[in-house]
Amino acid sequence: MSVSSALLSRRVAGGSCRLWCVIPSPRPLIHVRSASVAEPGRRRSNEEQLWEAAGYLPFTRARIGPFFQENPVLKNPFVEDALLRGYLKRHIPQQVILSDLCAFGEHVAKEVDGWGRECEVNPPRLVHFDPWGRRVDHIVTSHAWKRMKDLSAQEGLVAIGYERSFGEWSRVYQMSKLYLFSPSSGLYTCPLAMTDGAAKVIQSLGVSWPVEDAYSRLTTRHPERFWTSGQWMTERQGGSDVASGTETVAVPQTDGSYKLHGFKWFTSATDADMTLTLARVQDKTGATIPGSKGLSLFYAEVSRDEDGRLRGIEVQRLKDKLGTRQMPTAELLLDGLPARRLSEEGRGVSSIANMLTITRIHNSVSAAAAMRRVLQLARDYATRRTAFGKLLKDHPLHMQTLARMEVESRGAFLLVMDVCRLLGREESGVATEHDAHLLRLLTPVVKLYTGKQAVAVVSEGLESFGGQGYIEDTGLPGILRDAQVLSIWEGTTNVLSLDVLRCVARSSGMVLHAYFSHTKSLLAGASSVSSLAPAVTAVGGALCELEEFVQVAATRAPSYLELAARDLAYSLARIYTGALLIDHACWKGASPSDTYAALRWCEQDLCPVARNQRRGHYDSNTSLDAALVFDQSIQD
Ligand code: UCC
Repeated sequence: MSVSSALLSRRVAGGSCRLWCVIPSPRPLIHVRSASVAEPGRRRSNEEQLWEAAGYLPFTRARIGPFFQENPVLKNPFVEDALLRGYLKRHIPQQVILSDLCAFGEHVAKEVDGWGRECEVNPPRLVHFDPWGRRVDHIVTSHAWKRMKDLSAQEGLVAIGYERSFGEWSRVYQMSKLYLFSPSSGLYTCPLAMTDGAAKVIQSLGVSWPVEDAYSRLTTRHPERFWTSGQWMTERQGGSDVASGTETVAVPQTDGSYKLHGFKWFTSATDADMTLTLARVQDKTGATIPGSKGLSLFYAEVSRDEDGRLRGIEVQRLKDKLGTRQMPTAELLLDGLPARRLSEEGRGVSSIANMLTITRIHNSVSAAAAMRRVLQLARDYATRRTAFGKLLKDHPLHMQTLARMEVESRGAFLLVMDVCRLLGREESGVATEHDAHLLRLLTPVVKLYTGKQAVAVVSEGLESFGGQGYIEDTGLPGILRDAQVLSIWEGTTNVLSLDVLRCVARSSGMVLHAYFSHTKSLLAGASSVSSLAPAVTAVGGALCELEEFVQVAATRAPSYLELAARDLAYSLARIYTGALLIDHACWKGASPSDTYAALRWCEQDLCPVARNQRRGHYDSNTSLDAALVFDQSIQD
């Protein structure tokens, strides 16, 4: 028998031809080019062609064998999210909202997610000059990116927050929609965050000339009128210390307007139609006031002159970023940008603070959404991928890992939605003073905590796909790259931890008073639920520890609190989230999984600030910390 006949009879004896039949695969998460049919330049022998026709050469036709792993499939993110549906059913059970979110979720899964991929695959580029050498500074964006703008208007992704058709719950509705949209949006949620923030700032300062039209455009549902806004705050000296880093000057004009001259180092979604930005008003001698007190808030439109040149702006270059590549982020020279002052002179930072509040909440929504998305894909994959003889979903250790991610994701969702609830109450005029304090305290807390969670959960999520989680065109690594920015922009973890201290000090502790009393009231509702007892005990105990910490810290020097700031913020987040999970598990429509999630969340160290206080971490460690960081000594 020839070698080929022997091979042939082995295959036939094995009877495994059916292994090579093509299994129709569900819609891929991304589109992968199919393997080439034949190696170029090589003709098949007659014998090979014969075998191939009989289907006996699995490694010949495709050259890579017959098995293809099924890809994870994105299903309707609304239908797939039990907690989101439960939360809405509990708080805003209006059918019109549920139907809208369900239909939008379907659209996201079926179509919008593909546009999001296109935004990633066709990132924006900057065209500096036209073919004849004229400076044009065109930021060319993909068709998909433009579709996202129209979709955002049509779906009311900013408008819902301002129409307030659902009173104090309007923000929860809007943010739920953004939560479904965010991971498929190709980062369009970034311009939407700033657009929302700009509308909020304008509203808080008064919707009147010269920003009446702008406000109506930012909040419209008509795509042809819809505008997005930038938020140009960051200059070359850095993005955190805005007060000393802002060099841009505003030169008064005789008509009451200003011309801005400066260099903005990091302007996101630079294709915006308008912007809010900070600058220092020059007096007649050209002098400016340094620091925060010299900063004013300005409104500027991004427009072109008759020659097609940007008015008063030159785009220096687009940023080369780790992630968020879908979105144009640029360095801009402001060279006489026409602008109007919106705030009183010297009230720039406090006037733009409303924008920071909104963008920080959007950031938190995106963080919770990223966690949810990676989990949805991971759990779908667990029903498709077989390893060591069974599906991943049947490996208890794999399920334990996903369940831990699920607990983080649920906690993040409830914390984010609670802040949205508070925002909605404030904006619809029903907030108590207590609510307003809570909103001020929890805004930096939710932003900093969910930003960190998102990176950890998404990273773990990638691992659950094995090596495929590391492969770029699966679309999975992009989720991690995009998550990494969430703890950086709009205030880093440490800057926001210091913001927590700032609001405690400025409110003379009232924000903490609101925090303690609200958390206790959440726990009180669960006192008779025996299945939740360990969680209630844990949160109650942590709350006592936190109160003790606050009492001790109040007697110490500011440097003590500064060292404790990050741990304090984490403790505030964990304890409050624990209380929210407990509260949600007490709701009559709650499931056993809600109880389980609450119990699991509360098993962690809920009050790290108390733990580290006992260890003396905030006493006088600064020199030891620095010695450790800069250690170069080697013992003989
Ligand atoms: O622009 C960027 C990228 C854009 C991308 C947007 C995407 C959004 C999310 C997308 C989701 C997918 S990144 C750059 C963003 N920049 C920052 O976040 C700045 C970070 N730095 C800070 O937050 C600092 O803490 C500063 C700048 C606020 C500190 O400034 P000052 O001047 O040193 O602060 P002061 O003196 O403490 O406060 C000045 C005033 C005070 O009010 P008055 O004068 O009435 O007493 C403060 O109470 O501002 C008030 N204030 C606040 N009010 C300060 N911070 C706040 C706050 N957080 N909330 C309310």
